[in-house]
Amino acid sequence: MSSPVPSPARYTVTAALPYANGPVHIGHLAGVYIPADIYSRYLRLQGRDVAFICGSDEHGVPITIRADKEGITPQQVVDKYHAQIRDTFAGLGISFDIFSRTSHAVHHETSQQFFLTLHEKGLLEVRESEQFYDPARGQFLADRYILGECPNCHNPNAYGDQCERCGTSLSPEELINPRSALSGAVPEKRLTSHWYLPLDKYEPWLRSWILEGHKDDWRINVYGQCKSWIDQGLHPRAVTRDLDWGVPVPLPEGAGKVLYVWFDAPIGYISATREWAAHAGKNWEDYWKRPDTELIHFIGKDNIVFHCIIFPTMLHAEGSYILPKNVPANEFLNLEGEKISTSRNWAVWAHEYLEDLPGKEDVLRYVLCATAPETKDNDFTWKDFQTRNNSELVAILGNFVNRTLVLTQKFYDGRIPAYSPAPAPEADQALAAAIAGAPARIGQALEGYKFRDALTELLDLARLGNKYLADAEPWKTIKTDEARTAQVMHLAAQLTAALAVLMEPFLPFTATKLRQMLNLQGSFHWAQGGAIDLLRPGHALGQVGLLFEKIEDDTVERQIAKLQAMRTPAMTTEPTPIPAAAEAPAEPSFIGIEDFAKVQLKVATVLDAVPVPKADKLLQLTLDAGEPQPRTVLSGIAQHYTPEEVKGRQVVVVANLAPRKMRGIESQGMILMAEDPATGKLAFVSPTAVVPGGAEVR
Ligand code: B3M
Ligand code: ZN
Repeated sequence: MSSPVPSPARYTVTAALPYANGPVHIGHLAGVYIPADIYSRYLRLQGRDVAFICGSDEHGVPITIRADKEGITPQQVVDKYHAQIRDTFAGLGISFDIFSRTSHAVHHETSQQFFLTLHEKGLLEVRESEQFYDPARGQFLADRYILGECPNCHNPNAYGDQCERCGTSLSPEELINPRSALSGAVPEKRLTSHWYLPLDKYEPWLRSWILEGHKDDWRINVYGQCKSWIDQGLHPRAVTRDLDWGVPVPLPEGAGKVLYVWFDAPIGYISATREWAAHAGKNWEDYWKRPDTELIHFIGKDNIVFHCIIFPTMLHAEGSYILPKNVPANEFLNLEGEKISTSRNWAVWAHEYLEDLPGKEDVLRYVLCATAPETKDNDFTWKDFQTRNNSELVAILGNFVNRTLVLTQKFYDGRIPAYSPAPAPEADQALAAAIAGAPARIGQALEGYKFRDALTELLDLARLGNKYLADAEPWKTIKTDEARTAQVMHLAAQLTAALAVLMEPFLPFTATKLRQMLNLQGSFHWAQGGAIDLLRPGHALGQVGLLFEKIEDDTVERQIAKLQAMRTPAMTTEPTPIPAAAEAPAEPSFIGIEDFAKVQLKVATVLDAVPVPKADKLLQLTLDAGEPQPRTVLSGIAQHYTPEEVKGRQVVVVANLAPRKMRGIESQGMILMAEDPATGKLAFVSPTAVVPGGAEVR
């Protein structure tokens, strides 16, 4: 006997807390905030009980670094960016129930209580370790606060976590002649103790909860990252830091220490829910502790481990919380073929968009949803932005609505004609059926977190409307067949009303505008988007205008020019000369240029990637290397990347390596990978701009 699956009584939808250390850009919007908003709006339209939670992440080293850069205090940094980010989200119609801050007292209290509960249950381990300490300042130094010479490219100003010149990730121990960024003093190692969450002890539980329990419902990219983390072995993670900016450790022996930002930030979702509930007259615990609540985290792919492994382990260990039902993480959005980069100012900043293109909030929402990097990294270009506006929003959606409403004004003085007499012709039945089924079709895509598909369904409905009008030609039949014309115009008008309901999650500003044009009062349930009777015969339209405007070339050209003008040049890549005598390796280990010239390196685009049966390390890649036939290459990266993560990437292939057969498959070349010596993780070596497959690497 099967019992019906009860639908959840309520939803807690969270969107990653942006660091209050800078503005948000289109990558953040496409990856997190727009899908989360569409989802929450959709649930609300269905009459579901939703808490849509966000706030700014105001702790951690990113904040203090920004403060140093701008010459202001951390508090000034978070005040400034919290307000800016909050206003930007509001300007884009992101409908959080609360946008809180992790500096609020309720958050300090909530995260300290959480820590204490784990501590009192004996679930945290205390460990001693050596850490760099600035004797002049009398404080421990975060990795970012240690400077020194890069062991790789000899940049004299590499950071303790990364060299920004050659991109190598480093640990402070690797720096040559390390010094404190705060005082310039030579840092010394001192013993310090911290509290650790023993993730290793939760490995069996994580395996069964994620690897068995969410194999089918989590996205493959999310599942794959979790699997590779777990398979590589989990280790205890420090949940405290020697810093003075953050939530103080609530124990006497923790004086001078704070909670690690990735410990307190996700608890920020809980704190923000408490804050919201207190104002909204709700019980916050319903949203976090009742099993009939569905918890969904919207994040970018760089946050997967924190939301899928660490935070759930914290919640599970604490014992009284529910776990996320799903974590629909997106991949990254690129911009004009290059990675978005804050430090190089290669980004479209959301607050600038709102200033530069006022009234076009929904255009950005539309384009970012239509190109959302749901399964692989994707590219935003201003040209595509223009095309999608002009040939989709204007030419399909706007055009259908406009034609219908203008004709209704012209023929019927702006009143909806009655549909008579029945029976309906076949075209009408087909259109009515498409409308009636739309809420379920779009809803199903949304509930599977397939936002692009959902948007396509919405637009297809307008396409159908255009086709219906084009076939029926009411502008002709008005002279010959009044009854048929009235039917057509009645049904077309019902479709505009359905669109007004169904577009709301995606295009909330336009939905409001359209409802005003249609003179539709009150609020609607999602299902009414398929009702076909929202407009009664005789109903008078409001004032009719255009839903969308064409975007001209000069508008996008200005944006492209602005991008180029504002970009900060990448750091110089000239290597520092290596002092001849002391460090140059002995002569025989050099190769001549003619040796290097024997190696043929080419850029290739991964067309397809599939696992190799019975070889758990290998992926079989199909590459476009600019040759008449695609190349097949076997690569030992299966434990680092899922096929989805590899597809569409550009890689560098050794093209003239002798072919070799493995597992019965001939591998025609080798992919270059960089290995992180600390973690053993492999990273692709790729061009920083898209180049045609087959481009030579020299
Ligand atoms: N602030 C990192 C980020 O913006 C971090 C997210 C916190 S979510 C709890 O990528
Ligand atoms: Zn370097």
